[in-house]
Amino acid sequence: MKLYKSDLSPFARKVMVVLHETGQMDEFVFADVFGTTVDAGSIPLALNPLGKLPVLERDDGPAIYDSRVICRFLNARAGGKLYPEGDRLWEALTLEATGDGIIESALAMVYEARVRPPEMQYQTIVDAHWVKIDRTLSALNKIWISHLSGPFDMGQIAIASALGYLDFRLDARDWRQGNDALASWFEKISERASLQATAPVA
Ligand SMILES: N[C@@H](CCC(=O)N[C@@H](CS)C(=O)NCC(=O)O)C(=O)O
Repeated sequence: MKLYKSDLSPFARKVMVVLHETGQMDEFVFADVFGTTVDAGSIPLALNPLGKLPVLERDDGPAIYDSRVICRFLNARAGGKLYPEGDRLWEALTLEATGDGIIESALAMVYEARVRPPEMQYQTIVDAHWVKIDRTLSALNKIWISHLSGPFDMGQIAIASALGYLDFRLDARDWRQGNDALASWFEKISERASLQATAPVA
Protein backbone atom coordinates (compact mmCIF):
# COMPACT_ATOMS: atom_id res chain seq x y z
CA MET A 1 0.00 0.00 0.00
CA LYS A 2 1.16 3.49 -0.79
CA LEU A 3 0.70 6.60 1.30
CA TYR A 4 0.77 9.95 -0.49
CA LYS A 5 1.88 12.52 2.06
CA SER A 6 4.09 15.48 2.79
CA ASP A 7 6.53 15.70 5.69
CA LEU A 8 5.29 19.24 6.34
CA SER A 9 1.57 18.38 6.43
CA PRO A 10 0.11 18.17 9.95
CA PHE A 11 -2.73 16.00 8.61
CA ALA A 12 -0.24 13.56 7.10
CA ARG A 13 1.78 13.70 10.32
CA LYS A 14 -1.14 12.17 12.24
CA VAL A 15 -1.11 9.24 9.82
CA MET A 16 2.66 8.82 10.15
CA VAL A 17 2.39 8.86 13.95
CA VAL A 18 -0.25 6.12 13.77
CA LEU A 19 2.02 4.03 11.53
CA HIS A 20 4.87 4.43 14.04
CA GLU A 21 2.68 3.75 17.07
CA THR A 22 1.15 0.61 15.54
CA GLY A 23 4.43 -0.76 14.16
CA GLN A 24 3.44 -0.68 10.48
CA MET A 25 6.10 1.60 8.99
CA ASP A 26 7.77 -1.23 7.07
CA GLU A 27 4.55 -2.37 5.42
CA PHE A 28 3.94 0.79 3.38
CA VAL A 29 5.62 2.74 0.64
CA PHE A 30 5.56 6.51 0.72
CA ALA A 31 5.27 9.16 -1.96
CA ASP A 32 5.93 12.80 -1.11
CA VAL A 33 3.49 15.08 -2.87
CA PHE A 34 2.66 18.77 -2.69
CA GLY A 35 -0.32 20.92 -3.59
CA THR A 36 -2.38 23.90 -2.51
CA THR A 37 -6.03 24.86 -2.86
CA VAL A 38 -5.34 26.60 -6.17
CA ASP A 39 -2.93 24.06 -7.61
CA ALA A 40 -3.21 20.36 -6.80
CA GLY A 41 0.43 19.95 -7.86
CA SER A 42 1.49 16.33 -7.50
CA ILE A 43 -1.48 15.23 -5.35
CA PRO A 44 -3.05 12.24 -7.19
CA LEU A 45 -6.49 13.50 -8.22
CA ALA A 46 -7.49 10.09 -9.54
CA LEU A 47 -7.19 8.80 -5.95
CA ASN A 48 -8.64 11.84 -4.16
CA PRO A 49 -10.71 14.11 -6.38
CA LEU A 50 -10.70 16.71 -3.58
CA GLY A 51 -7.02 17.24 -4.36
CA LYS A 52 -5.90 16.98 -0.75
CA LEU A 53 -3.29 14.93 1.04
CA PRO A 54 -2.87 12.47 2.71
CA VAL A 55 -4.32 9.72 0.54
CA LEU A 56 -3.83 5.98 1.06
CA GLU A 57 -3.76 3.78 -2.04
CA ARG A 58 -4.71 0.27 -0.99
CA ASP A 59 -3.83 -3.04 -2.68
CA ASP A 60 -7.27 -4.53 -2.19
CA GLY A 61 -9.80 -1.71 -2.43
CA PRO A 62 -10.34 1.89 -3.41
CA ALA A 63 -8.02 4.60 -2.14
CA ILE A 64 -9.14 6.14 1.14
CA TYR A 65 -8.98 9.61 2.64
CA ASP A 66 -9.12 11.86 4.63
CA SER A 67 -6.57 11.66 7.45
CA ARG A 68 -9.19 10.68 10.03
CA VAL A 69 -10.39 7.76 7.93
CA ILE A 70 -6.84 6.64 7.17
CA CYS A 71 -5.84 6.78 10.85
CA ARG A 72 -8.82 4.73 11.90
CA PHE A 73 -8.23 2.22 9.10
CA LEU A 74 -4.58 1.81 10.05
CA ASN A 75 -5.35 1.38 13.73
CA ALA A 76 -7.98 -1.27 12.93
CA ARG A 77 -5.63 -3.03 10.51
CA ALA A 78 -3.01 -3.42 13.23
CA GLY A 79 -5.43 -4.13 16.06
CA GLY A 80 -4.14 -0.95 17.71
CA LYS A 81 -5.44 0.75 20.83
CA LEU A 82 -5.55 4.36 19.66
CA TYR A 83 -9.35 4.56 19.89
CA PRO A 84 -10.42 3.88 23.48
CA GLU A 85 -13.43 1.83 24.51
CA GLY A 86 -16.51 3.20 26.22
CA ASP A 87 -17.22 6.85 26.95
CA ARG A 88 -13.59 7.81 26.58
CA LEU A 89 -13.97 7.20 22.83
CA TRP A 90 -16.23 10.27 22.44
CA GLU A 91 -13.67 12.42 24.20
CA ALA A 92 -10.86 11.10 22.00
CA LEU A 93 -12.89 11.72 18.83
CA THR A 94 -13.81 15.22 19.99
CA LEU A 95 -10.16 15.95 20.64
CA GLU A 96 -9.31 14.56 17.21
CA ALA A 97 -11.88 16.93 15.65
CA THR A 98 -10.48 19.76 17.78
CA GLY A 99 -6.91 19.15 16.61
CA ASP A 100 -8.07 19.00 13.00
CA GLY A 101 -10.06 22.21 13.46
CA ILE A 102 -6.99 24.01 14.76
CA ILE A 103 -5.00 22.75 11.78
CA GLU A 104 -7.72 23.83 9.32
CA SER A 105 -7.68 27.38 10.68
CA ALA A 106 -3.88 27.50 10.81
CA LEU A 107 -3.66 26.22 7.25
CA ALA A 108 -6.17 28.85 6.09
CA MET A 109 -3.95 31.52 7.65
CA VAL A 110 -0.86 30.10 5.96
CA TYR A 111 -2.59 29.81 2.56
CA GLU A 112 -3.92 33.36 2.84
CA ALA A 113 -0.34 34.60 3.03
CA ARG A 114 1.14 32.13 0.60
CA VAL A 115 -1.46 31.58 -2.08
CA ARG A 116 -3.34 34.87 -2.37
CA PRO A 117 -1.78 37.85 -4.13
CA PRO A 118 -0.94 40.52 -1.51
CA GLU A 119 -3.60 42.97 -2.76
CA MET A 120 -6.31 40.32 -2.23
CA GLN A 121 -5.31 39.24 1.26
CA TYR A 122 -7.94 39.88 3.90
CA GLN A 123 -6.54 40.42 7.40
CA THR A 124 -10.01 40.16 9.00
CA ILE A 125 -10.24 36.51 7.94
CA VAL A 126 -6.70 35.78 9.14
CA ASP A 127 -7.45 37.34 12.54
CA ALA A 128 -10.79 35.50 12.79
CA HIS A 129 -9.00 32.18 12.26
CA TRP A 130 -6.55 33.03 15.01
CA VAL A 131 -9.44 33.91 17.34
CA LYS A 132 -10.83 30.41 16.77
CA ILE A 133 -7.45 28.82 17.46
CA ASP A 134 -6.80 30.97 20.53
CA ARG A 135 -10.23 30.19 22.04
CA THR A 136 -9.73 26.49 21.36
CA LEU A 137 -6.28 26.43 22.97
CA SER A 138 -7.78 28.07 26.04
CA ALA A 139 -10.44 25.37 26.24
CA LEU A 140 -7.82 22.63 25.85
CA ASN A 141 -5.78 24.26 28.61
CA LYS A 142 -8.76 24.55 30.96
CA ILE A 143 -10.84 21.43 30.46
CA TRP A 144 -8.96 18.80 28.46
CA ILE A 145 -5.67 18.34 30.32
CA SER A 146 -7.06 15.43 32.29
CA HIS A 147 -7.88 13.44 29.15
CA LEU A 148 -4.70 14.54 27.41
CA SER A 149 -2.68 13.26 30.36
CA GLY A 150 -4.32 9.82 30.24
CA PRO A 151 -3.55 6.81 28.03
CA PHE A 152 -2.18 7.73 24.61
CA ASP A 153 -4.89 7.90 21.95
CA MET A 154 -5.91 9.46 18.65
CA GLY A 155 -7.07 12.66 20.32
CA GLN A 156 -3.62 13.29 21.69
CA ILE A 157 -2.03 12.58 18.30
CA ALA A 158 -4.27 15.19 16.67
CA ILE A 159 -3.64 17.85 19.31
CA ALA A 160 0.13 17.23 19.26
CA SER A 161 0.16 17.51 15.45
CA ALA A 162 -1.81 20.75 15.63
CA LEU A 163 0.47 22.31 18.25
CA GLY A 164 3.54 21.17 16.31
CA TYR A 165 2.15 22.92 13.24
CA LEU A 166 1.56 26.15 15.19
CA ASP A 167 5.20 26.05 16.29
CA PHE A 168 6.32 25.33 12.74
CA ARG A 169 4.28 27.91 10.82
CA LEU A 170 2.78 30.41 13.28
CA ASP A 171 5.47 30.59 15.93
CA ALA A 172 5.19 34.39 16.18
CA ARG A 173 1.66 34.03 17.58
CA ASP A 174 3.19 32.52 20.75
CA TRP A 175 0.38 30.02 21.49
CA ARG A 176 1.97 29.05 24.83
CA GLN A 177 1.15 32.47 26.31
CA GLY A 178 -1.59 31.89 28.92
CA ASN A 179 -1.71 28.14 28.19
CA ASP A 180 0.86 26.82 30.68
CA ALA A 181 -0.75 23.43 31.32
CA LEU A 182 -1.13 22.72 27.62
CA ALA A 183 2.44 23.85 26.94
CA SER A 184 3.77 21.51 29.67
CA TRP A 185 1.72 18.62 28.32
CA PHE A 186 3.03 19.28 24.81
CA GLU A 187 6.64 19.42 25.95
CA LYS A 188 6.31 16.04 27.62
CA ILE A 189 4.34 14.28 24.87
CA SER A 190 6.76 15.58 22.23
CA GLU A 191 9.44 13.29 23.70
CA ARG A 192 7.51 10.30 22.39
CA ALA A 193 9.47 8.50 19.65
CA SER A 194 6.62 8.65 17.11
CA LEU A 195 6.35 12.43 17.51
CA GLN A 196 10.11 12.92 17.42
CA ALA A 197 10.33 10.91 14.20
CA THR A 198 7.62 12.93 12.47
CA ALA A 199 8.32 16.51 13.58
CA PRO A 200 8.29 18.94 10.63
CA VAL A 201 11.69 20.25 9.62
CA ALA A 202 12.00 23.27 7.31
N1 LIG B 1 -9.61 16.96 6.02
C1 LIG B 1 -8.41 16.64 5.28
C2 LIG B 1 -7.61 17.90 5.08
C3 LIG B 1 -6.34 17.63 4.28
C4 LIG B 1 -5.66 18.93 3.82
O1 LIG B 1 -6.24 20.01 3.83
N2 LIG B 1 -4.39 18.77 3.45
C5 LIG B 1 -3.68 19.90 2.89
C6 LIG B 1 -2.20 19.75 3.09
S1 LIG B 1 -1.76 19.92 4.79
C7 LIG B 1 -3.97 19.92 1.40
O2 LIG B 1 -3.97 18.90 0.78
N3 LIG B 1 -4.24 21.11 0.85
C8 LIG B 1 -4.59 21.27 -0.52
C9 LIG B 1 -5.93 21.91 -0.66
O3 LIG B 1 -6.39 22.57 0.28
O4 LIG B 1 -6.54 21.78 -1.73
C10 LIG B 1 -7.62 15.56 6.04
O5 LIG B 1 -7.82 15.43 7.25
O6 LIG B 1 -6.86 14.81 5.42
